Amino acid sequence: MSESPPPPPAWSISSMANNTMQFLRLPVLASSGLAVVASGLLYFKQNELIYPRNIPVDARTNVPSPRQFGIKDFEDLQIPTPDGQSLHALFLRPPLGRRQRNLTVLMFHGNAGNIGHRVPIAKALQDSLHCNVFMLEYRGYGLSTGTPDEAGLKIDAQTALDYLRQRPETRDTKIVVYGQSLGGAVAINLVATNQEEDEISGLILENTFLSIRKLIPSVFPPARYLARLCHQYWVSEDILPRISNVPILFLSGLKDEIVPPTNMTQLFSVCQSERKIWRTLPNGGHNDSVAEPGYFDHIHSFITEEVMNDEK
Ligand SMILES: *[C@@H]1O[C@H](CO)[C@@H](O)[C@H](O)[C@H]1NC(C)=O
Ligand SMILES: *[C@@H]1O[C@H](CO)[C@@H](O)[C@H](O)[C@H]1NC(C)=O
Ligand SMILES: CC(=O)N[C@H]1CO[C@H](CO)[C@@H](O)[C@@H]1O
Repeated sequence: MSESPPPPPAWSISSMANNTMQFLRLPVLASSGLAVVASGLLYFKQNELIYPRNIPVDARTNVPSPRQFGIKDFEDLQIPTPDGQSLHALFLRPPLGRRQRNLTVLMFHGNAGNIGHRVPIAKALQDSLHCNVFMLEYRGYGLSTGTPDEAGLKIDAQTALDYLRQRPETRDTKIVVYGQSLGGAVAINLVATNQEEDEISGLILENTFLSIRKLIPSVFPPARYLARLCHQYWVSEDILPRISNVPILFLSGLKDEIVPPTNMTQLFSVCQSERKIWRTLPNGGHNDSVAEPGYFDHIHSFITEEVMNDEK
């Protein structure tokens, strides 16, 4: 019953984690001579800081294929949004020969890299849960068109959910939304706006923040006084409490050096869901919690006990 999932291959996790170094680049920039210029330009340039989609440098052209990770049954998709963008996405089916769960996990990635860098995570989810995984690449990332911003990413998330709701293979499955870091903010917003009629059966949040505005002063010190100019809000602390009837798993890396784990505890405490589960990764940093022992066990237990609990 409670088989423990095999950990994803270490090499792929570490290359993934390296590519997910996102916010870590900011203090480096801040301590260089560029800091003053950069903070002056913050208002205009904040999208480059908040959505570093060119890290690593080839992230807009080189999206690793699931095939490189031994996944054979998948579709590489381009999905149109109502406002004219085309989003790259991957739909992964669970390996044949295993009992397929009535479950699709919708993955929202962190703010650097692209979905290809997260395929090892999707694979670990499939190995553990025998589910479909749908990986969305936000506008402006990887092979998606457009430029990222808050309004756009919200449209992208809704587009992905609507797609899963009309695709014959997934429309009758349970959908669990899973977001890491920035993806957590995207996930919270999507679930809060789609919680009627049992649209969504679960939400998994990893190392996400209270709001972008609260993040800026510590992650980008010279911009401390400019946080008010921040036009990307992602106010998860205000939106999360609107979710009442969806079970939520909080995965908090206690060694997170980018988003202090107290952001996660605070989110947990404002959360109004009747079913909220708190799990920590004692040695998990911002970029590597996913590789910590227990990570996929926590997800497996959550799915079994809170999401699939009506299944015989
Ligand atoms: C799968 O889950 C959905 C949503 O909860 C439910 O409506 C459907 O009946 C389930 N299907 C099976 C085969 O259990
Ligand atoms: C949340 O994280 C931000 C940015 O890292 C930090 O400045 C703030 O103090 C944190 N808030 C809490 C309640 O942990
Ligand atoms: C694998 C990897 O890139 N890990 C990095 C995560 O972030 C810390 C900094 O807090 C680095 O020391 C690790 O190398």
